[in-house]
Amino acid sequence: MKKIKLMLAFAACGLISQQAISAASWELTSGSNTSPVYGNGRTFTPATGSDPSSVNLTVTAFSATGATSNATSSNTGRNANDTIETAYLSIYTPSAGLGVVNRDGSNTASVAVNSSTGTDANEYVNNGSEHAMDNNGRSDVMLLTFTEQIALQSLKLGWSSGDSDVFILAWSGAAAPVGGITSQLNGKTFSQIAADTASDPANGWRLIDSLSNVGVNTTNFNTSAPVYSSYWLIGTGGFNSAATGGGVTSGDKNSSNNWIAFGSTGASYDYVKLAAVGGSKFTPPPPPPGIPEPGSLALAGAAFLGMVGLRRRKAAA
Ligand SMILES: [Ca+2]
Ligand SMILES: [Ca+2]
Ligand SMILES: [Ca+2]
Ligand SMILES: [Ca+2]
Repeated sequence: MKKIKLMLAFAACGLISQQAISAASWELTSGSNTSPVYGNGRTFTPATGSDPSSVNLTVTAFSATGATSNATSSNTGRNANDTIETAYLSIYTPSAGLGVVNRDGSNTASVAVNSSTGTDANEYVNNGSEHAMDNNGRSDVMLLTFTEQIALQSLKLGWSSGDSDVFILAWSGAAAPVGGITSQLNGKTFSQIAADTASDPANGWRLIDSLSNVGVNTTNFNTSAPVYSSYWLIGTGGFNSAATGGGVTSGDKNSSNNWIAFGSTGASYDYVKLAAVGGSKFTPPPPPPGIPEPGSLALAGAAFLGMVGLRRRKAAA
């Protein structure tokens, strides 16, 4: 009887679903700004010691520069009117990391490099004060595309100036979005991409977190009940889901814990460069050796019941 109890206890352990969590990080501090073009991508391999060591990350940049007006700090309609376009993903070595130079810096199809000719005098690659990912004027974002589904769980800013609020969204729609993932950004507004909610997870981008005053530290998020996705969006400021208005905010809150609108007292623009991200991949563990297969489990159960029956009959006799 003792032996059978032990077997059943082992079997129960084998039936409990377990998850094996691994950890990987990607350093985003190598590259150059030669020949900049809008819509460029930069691919990074996992840092030494990462597990898994084979998941690559490609980062691209976007900004809501699609409207012809509203390029400055006037924020009426900022989320509903400004449509998202590709931008230039800039890089600042050796330690600051990735920035975003958006299309407001140039009147032509060329990326503004040494000075701006466009509607925003500070969006240019070399020394422009908005060559970071920022939300002064427009809302810049970075799209992170991993070759496998990852729970993005940390980020490190290599540089920030002024304020450093950051939001994180994960794509929770189809694994292979129709038209590719960029079709879920290009031509849409931030209000439109905020349509997803926890109760409607198939709809698209879901807010994972809005982090306040990150600074040049490694900051963790998405740790309890982690969300896994191949596609992640990181932007500056805070983010409202559709349920709370939809779109990018200053990331700053008033004493009533409500977002302060851009341009209002207490709202600060955020300027950051992204130096590293970290995450984990869900890997189901192999079954431990020596645990009976479900088939033999059923046999053990039948044997146990048979023995109980035998004992009962003996007791009754
Ligand atoms: Ca910028
Ligand atoms: Ca800007
Ligand atoms: Ca802040
Ligand atoms: Ca802010």
